[in-house]
Amino acid sequence: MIEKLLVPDIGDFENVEVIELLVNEGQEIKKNDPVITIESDKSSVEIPSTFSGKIESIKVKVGDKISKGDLILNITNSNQSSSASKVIPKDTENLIKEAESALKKNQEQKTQIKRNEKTTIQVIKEGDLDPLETNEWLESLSAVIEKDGNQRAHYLIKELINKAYMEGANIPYTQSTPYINTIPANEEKKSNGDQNIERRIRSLIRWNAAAMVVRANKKFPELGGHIGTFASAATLYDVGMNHFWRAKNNKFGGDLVYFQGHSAPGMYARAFLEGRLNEKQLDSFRQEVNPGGLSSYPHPWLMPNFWQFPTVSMGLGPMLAIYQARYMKYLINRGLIKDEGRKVWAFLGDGEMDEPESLGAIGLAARENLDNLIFVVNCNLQRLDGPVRGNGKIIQELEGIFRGAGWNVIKVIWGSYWDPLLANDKTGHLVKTMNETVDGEYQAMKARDGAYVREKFFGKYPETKELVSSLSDKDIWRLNRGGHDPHKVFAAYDKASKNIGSPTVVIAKTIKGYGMGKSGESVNTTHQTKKLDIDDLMYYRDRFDVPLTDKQVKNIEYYKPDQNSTEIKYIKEKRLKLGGFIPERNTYAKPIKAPPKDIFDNMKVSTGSKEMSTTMALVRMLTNLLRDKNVAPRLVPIIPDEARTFGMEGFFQKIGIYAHEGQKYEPEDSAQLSSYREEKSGQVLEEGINEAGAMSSWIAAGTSYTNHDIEMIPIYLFYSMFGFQRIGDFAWAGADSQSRGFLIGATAGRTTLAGEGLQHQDGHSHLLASTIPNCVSYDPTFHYELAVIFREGLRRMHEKKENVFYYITTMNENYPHPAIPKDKSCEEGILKGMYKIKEFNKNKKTKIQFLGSGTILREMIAGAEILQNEYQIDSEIWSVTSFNELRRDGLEVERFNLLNPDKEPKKSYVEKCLGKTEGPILAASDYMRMNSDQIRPYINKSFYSLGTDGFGRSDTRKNLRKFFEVDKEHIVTYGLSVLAKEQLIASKYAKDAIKKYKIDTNKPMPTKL
Ligand SMILES: Cc1ncc(C[n+]2csc(CCOP(=O)(O)OP(=O)(O)O)c2C)c(N)n1
Ligand SMILES: [Mg+2]
Repeated sequence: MIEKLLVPDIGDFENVEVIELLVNEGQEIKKNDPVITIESDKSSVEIPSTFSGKIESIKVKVGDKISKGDLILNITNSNQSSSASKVIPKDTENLIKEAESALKKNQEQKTQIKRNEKTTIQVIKEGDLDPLETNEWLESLSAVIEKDGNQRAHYLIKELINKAYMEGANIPYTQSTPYINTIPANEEKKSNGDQNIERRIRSLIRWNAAAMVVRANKKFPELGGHIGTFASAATLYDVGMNHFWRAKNNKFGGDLVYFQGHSAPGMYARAFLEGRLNEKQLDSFRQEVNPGGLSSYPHPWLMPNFWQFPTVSMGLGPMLAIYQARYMKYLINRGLIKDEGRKVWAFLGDGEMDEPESLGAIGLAARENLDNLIFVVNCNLQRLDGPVRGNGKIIQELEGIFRGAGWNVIKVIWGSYWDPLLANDKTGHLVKTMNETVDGEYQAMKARDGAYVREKFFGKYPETKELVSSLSDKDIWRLNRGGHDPHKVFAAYDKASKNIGSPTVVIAKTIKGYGMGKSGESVNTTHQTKKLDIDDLMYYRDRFDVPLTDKQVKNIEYYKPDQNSTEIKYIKEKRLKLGGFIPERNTYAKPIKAPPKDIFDNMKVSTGSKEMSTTMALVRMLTNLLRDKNVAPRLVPIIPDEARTFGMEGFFQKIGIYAHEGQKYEPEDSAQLSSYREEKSGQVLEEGINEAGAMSSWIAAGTSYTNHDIEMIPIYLFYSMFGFQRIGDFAWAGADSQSRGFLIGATAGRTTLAGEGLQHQDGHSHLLASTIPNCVSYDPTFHYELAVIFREGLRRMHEKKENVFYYITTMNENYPHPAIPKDKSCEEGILKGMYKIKEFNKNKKTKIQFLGSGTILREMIAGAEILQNEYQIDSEIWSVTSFNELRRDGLEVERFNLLNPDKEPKKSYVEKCLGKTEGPILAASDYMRMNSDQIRPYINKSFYSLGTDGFGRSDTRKNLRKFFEVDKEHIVTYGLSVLAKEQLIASKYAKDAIKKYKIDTNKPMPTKL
C-alpha cells in the first residue's frame, strides 16, 4: 500500500527550506530513518519517515520551501513495525532488572529485621507535660516495631507527621538524628583484616608522610606542605585501600577515588611502601621542576601516570565526583560500558563543605539515584584558621543537608571504646551531653587531656560523671573518635558500598593532626604545621610505635620494612586482591576513526545568498557527524538549557535527552517534530541552568579515555560569557586532567549578541582561554573555517590523542558564507591563525593591511571596499582565526631566536605573512584590543588595533559597533587616519571621513561610558 509522507508539525515555522535530500527513489528505508533536512533561519532538523518501505517518488527538491502538511514522498509501506530503533541496550535491560530485584530484596530484608531489644537510650523527661501519655505512645511504637518491623513503624510516624501538618501543627521536624553513630554497634559488619598488621602499616604510612614534609621543609623552608590533614584521615584512607577500592585492570574498570588534595603526602607514603615510589622521589616532594618530583597536590598534568583527579581547589572535587558518577551511569545506560558495580569515592574536608560548589550538586546525585557514589567527609572540626563550626556541629549540619537532599547518611562519630558507655547510658544523659556539646568544645578537649575531658564533658551531669567514675584519665583520653577506629570505618564503608538507590555520605569525626601531640593535635594552627622539632618527632614515633632509633628519628629517616616482612607482603597482597594499585592513571582507549572528508567538504562551498550564523553551521556539521557510524555514538552534546537558543532542539528527537528514568510523561509538544524526548539511552546531556555541572560533565566525558577506556567527544555549548568567566577554575582543572573535547562559546562577541546587554556580551573569553596552556582557541568567521578547525580538533584530540582541548566561538549573526579560497595554504593558515582572504588592488598606490577576526572581519571587508572605491586606497585583508595561536607561535620563535643568537633567526608565522606586505596594519575583533595586540611584538611595522573594550550594553548590532568603533565607517575613518599618521596620505581625508560619518571626536573612550 502506498503511503504519503507529509511534513509533520514543525512548530511555529512555515515555508522552511529543504537543504538536503537524504534518500533516493527506489531506496528501501526503515521507519525513523531521516529522509530530508529542513532549515529555518535558526536551526536545521531532519524529518524522519513514519513508515518502512520502498520510496516510490520524492516530491520535494533542495531549495523548496515547505510547510506542515506538504507532501514529501510516496512510499510503499512494508508494514514493518520498527520500534527496533529505540530498543534499550541489552546491558541496560539487565541492569534495570538487577537493580529492581535488588531493591525489592533490600526492602524485604528491611521488613524482616525486627528489633528484639529495646533501645538503650531512653528519652529524658525534662519539659514533658504528660509523661504518662508519652509513655503510652512510646510503648505503642515499640509494639509496632516488635510486631510489624521498622518499615511499618516508619510509615506510621510519617503518617502522624503528615496529619500534624494537615491539622495545622506546622512545626518543622529536625533533619538530624542524635549525635551518635548511624550504625548501631551490634549491626556492624566486621573486617576480616589483621588489625595488628594494619595498624603497623598505617603507623609507617603516617610516619613516612610526615617525614617527607618535614624533610622537604628542612631543606627548603619555602616548600610547605601539610601533615595534620593526612594525620586525621589516615584510617579513612587505609581501610579503603586495604579492603574496598578496586583498581582498574584487564578484568575490571576500577573504582575512581577523588583524594582530598592536601592529603597527598599520605598517598605518596603508601606508594612508597608499595614499592611504587622510592626515597629519592619522596625527597623530591614539591620539587617538580626536575623530572621525577612529586606534586604538591594531585595534578594529573604533572604526574600523568599517577594522579587521576585534580581536587585541591576546594569544592571542585565534590562536583566533579558527582558528575563522574552520573556520567558512569550515562555510559552504562547508553550501552557503551558494562555495569560492573564500579564506585566513585570522594574524600572531602569539613571546611571544604563551605564551598557552594561542594553542596551545589548533591540534589542531582540523589535525584539520579547515584548509588555508585560515596562521599567521605573528614570532619576533623577544623579548617585552616580554626574551627569549622565552633558554635555548632558540622556533622549534624551536614547530616541535615544530605538527608534533606535524599542521600543515605552514615555518621561515624564515636569509636569502639565508647560502645560500653553508650550501652550503659540508661538515663540518656550521655547522648544528651553529646548532643549539647559544640564543636569548639570537642576540639578544645582533644587539645588538652583526659582530666579536662572528665571535667568539661562528663562533668556536665551527675549521671555522666558517674558513668566514667571507674575510668582513669588515661582511659578517658583513649575514648576514640569514629574516624580513627578501623572497625567503625570498615562497617560504614561496607554499608555504603552495598547501598542501593541513593548516594551515600560517610560523615566521619576525626582529630586534626591526630597523634602530633602538643605540636599540632587539635590546635588552631594544625593546618599550617609543616615542621616538627626533634621532641615532636620522638613523640610521634612513640605514639605510633614506629621502629626507629633515636638517631634515625633525629635524621628524620623514612622507614620501609624489608620486602619479605609481613607488613609489605600484607599491603601488596591486599592490593593484589583488589586488582592493582590506586591511584594510577593509564589508558587503553582506541582512537576514533576519522570521519570522511565529505562531511566537512559541504561546508567549503559558498552558501550563495543564503544567510546563516556560525552557530547554525556548527549544528549542521554536528547533524552530519551524527550520521557517521564511528563518530556518532561518541559525541556527547552538553547544553545548559540553551538548546533552543542555539537551534539544537532537533537533537531532542534525533538522539534524545539522557534521563535515567526515561520519560514518564507525554511531553506537551509530543505532536511536533522536535518534541522534548527524554530517554534512558539518550545522548544529549541537558544540564539545566548549571554551567559548573555542565563543565563537570564535560570533564568526565573528556577524560573518558582514561577513566573508562573509551574515547568520547564532549561538545559543551554555552553562552560564551557564561563560559570561562563563570567556570574558569573548572576549565583549569579540566586542563590539568588532560580533558579532550570541544568547548563552544556560542552567541559570542561584545557587539554581535545585540540586545542582551552588559552581563551577556563577551569581549574577553578568548583572553581567558589564552591563559590555559593546552587550550587551543579560535574565533572563526566563515563556515569553512569552522569546518577546517573542527576537523583538525577531531584529528588531534581523538585520533592522535593529543592532550589539548578546543575553545571555539560561534556567533548568532546571519550572513552569507563564501567558498573556501582556492589557495592551497589556506587551510594551514586557518589552523595557524591567519590567512589572506581578499585583496583590493585596483589602484596600485597606497596600501593598508587589515586583520579581522570573527564577525568584525566582515566590517573590515566592507570598509576596505569603501576605501578602494571612494578613496583609492588598496588593501589586503587577513582573516585572523586565532590571535591566541599566533601569539603562541610568536613567543616560541622569539624565544628560540634569543636563545640562539648565532643562528639564522627564525620567522614567526605572523612575520611570514606580513613581513613583505605594504602599508601599516590595522587589526580589529569583537573582543578587547588586547586580543589583537597580542601579536604586536612580532610585527616590524606600524600596528594599530580596534576592539570592544568596555562594558557591553543592549542595542542593535549596528549601534553597538558604532559605539565601540568597530563598524565599517570607523574602520574606513581609522584606516585613513592611520595612513595619514604614517604620512602616506594627507590628513584631510581622515578629517573628511570623520565629518562624513558624523563621528563625534569628543565622545569619551567607551571604557569610560
Ligand atoms: C578554593 C580554595 N580555597 C582555599 C584553599 C586553601 N586551603 C587549603 S586547605 C584549606 C583548609 C581546609 O580545611 P578542610 O576542608 O576542613 O580540610 P582539612 O585539612 O581540615 O582536612 C584551605 C582554606 C584551597 N585549596 N582551595
Ligand atoms: Mg577540616
